Amino acid sequence: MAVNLAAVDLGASSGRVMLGHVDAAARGRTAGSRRASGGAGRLELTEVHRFWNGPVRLGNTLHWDILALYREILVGLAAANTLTQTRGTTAARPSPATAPATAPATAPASAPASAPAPAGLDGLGIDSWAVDYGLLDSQGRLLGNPVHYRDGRTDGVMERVLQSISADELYAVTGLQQLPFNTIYQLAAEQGIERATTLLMIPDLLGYWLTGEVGAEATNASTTQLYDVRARRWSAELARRIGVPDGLLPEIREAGQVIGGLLPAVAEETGLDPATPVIAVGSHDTASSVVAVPAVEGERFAYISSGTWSLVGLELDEPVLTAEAQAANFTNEGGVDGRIRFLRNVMGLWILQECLRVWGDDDLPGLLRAAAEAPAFAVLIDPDDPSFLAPGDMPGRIEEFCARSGQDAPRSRAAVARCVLESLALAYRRTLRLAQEVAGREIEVVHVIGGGSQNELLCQLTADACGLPVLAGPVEASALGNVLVQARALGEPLPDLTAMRALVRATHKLRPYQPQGKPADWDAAESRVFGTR
Ligand code: ADP
Ligand code: LRH
Repeated sequence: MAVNLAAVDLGASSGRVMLGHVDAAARGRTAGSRRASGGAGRLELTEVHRFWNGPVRLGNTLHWDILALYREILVGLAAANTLTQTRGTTAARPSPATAPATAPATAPASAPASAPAPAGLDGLGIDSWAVDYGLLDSQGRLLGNPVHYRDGRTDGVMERVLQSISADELYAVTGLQQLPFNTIYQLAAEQGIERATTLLMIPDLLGYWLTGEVGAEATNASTTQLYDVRARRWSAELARRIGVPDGLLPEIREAGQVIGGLLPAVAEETGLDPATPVIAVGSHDTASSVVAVPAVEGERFAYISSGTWSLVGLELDEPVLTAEAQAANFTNEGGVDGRIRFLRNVMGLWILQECLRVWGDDDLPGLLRAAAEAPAFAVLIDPDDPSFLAPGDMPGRIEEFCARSGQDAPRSRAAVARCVLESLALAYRRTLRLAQEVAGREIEVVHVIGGGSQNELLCQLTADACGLPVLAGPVEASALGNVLVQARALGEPLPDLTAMRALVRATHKLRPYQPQGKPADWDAAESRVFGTR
């Protein structure tokens, strides 16, 4: 059997609809010298639609343009469906493990009455960035445009909330990294929450608009700081204490569950069969990307999910809720199949994205070539300094950081880029060392996945800084993780993460980097930025 699936993957810098073709049992090639278990199968991804995403300032508030995203998703789904029909690879719709909760019985108005249409998509799934949400009223109407996590409404809110709920208690229940934009702090800053009856995280909101079904997918719920990481359910106690109205948080659903069929209007607009199941995937993009880490069985790996953010950490079976983990500000986010994503948010390529935006320059490859030639270790910043969080004049903020830390500011764009990339590599090194210490795990290889895995200079600097081999790719890890979870739900023989990862490894070309240079240079750089810990 083979399945054709649409992955809707919304990153903070772009959204895309990808068409995935999965045939886990097909005979295929194996990649590289280390034969992946299983070693065969097909996993192909075609980008059918990509669109801009980012903050939109309205008055004093930064929003997401949620309706534009919804419209682009419909355009992408229609294109993915048409492409599937043109290729004509699907003979019959496979039946999902669980029947759709509500499969609308009506056919789309545009469907021909006589000859059956060529088979289209077998399913679709949505993942996006974490922590943000939409609020619905009792009629299911959206109350206001969702606010962007980089908005300033949460300034000082964390400190206020921590006066009534201690940081220790929050960590013991949720195991989450303290970030000022966690959902709990956004809700504490929310005006008029009493008018809301349902909170939906972004992928759940979009899923609701497609199916009419409400729910909260677990991996994304785990990023809210309102989710009990051990009990794997909402913490009613925390919700009550920050004034969340009863019933606001919908029932948890797990990745792999079928959410529902398409609403008639959606089927009509996209040309999809209304019975096409919308399947819950690891709806937090980072959870989906970690599914697609191309690790071989038994490998002691770390990952860096590298995009707007760099999510740097380990995959564990159980959360680590020790005082050391809390002091190191590690998060225990929920992964697919009950895994724990033990990681830290590092500010990531956002800093460079903002520099390019401010300079009005879109030649990233040219900038990276110039950065590779720029002098090493000239200027270093702490990328996690709070001054880099909000959109704005990033080159100016780097200059200010330099002034505060007694360094000369970088004098060229190439020098700025070199500074950002070396500083990120340094932050990765520090984070992975702490992760090993705190979780009591050793790392033998670092997998870099996501858009940033194409940045050869950053990958090499990461290998050098960490003193570990780096394996870069796949670029579209979130979309791959998204389609793999859907494929399993539809009966593809992908019993566990090991099998999914073997399929990624067997079907994607990865780029290896070995550590080079002098480790002492990185020791010196680390003490320049972080002191001698
Ligand atoms: P997100 O999902 O957060 O929107 P992506 O995973 O799409 O992020 O990664 C976006 C980042 O990938 C960009 O900020 C850029 O730094 C990097 N990137 C994209 N294309 C290239 C390229 N050709 N070479 C190097 N880096 C790239
Ligand atoms: C990456 C990401 C990350 C979250 C942040 C808000 O896209 O989902 O895992 O912390 O966005």
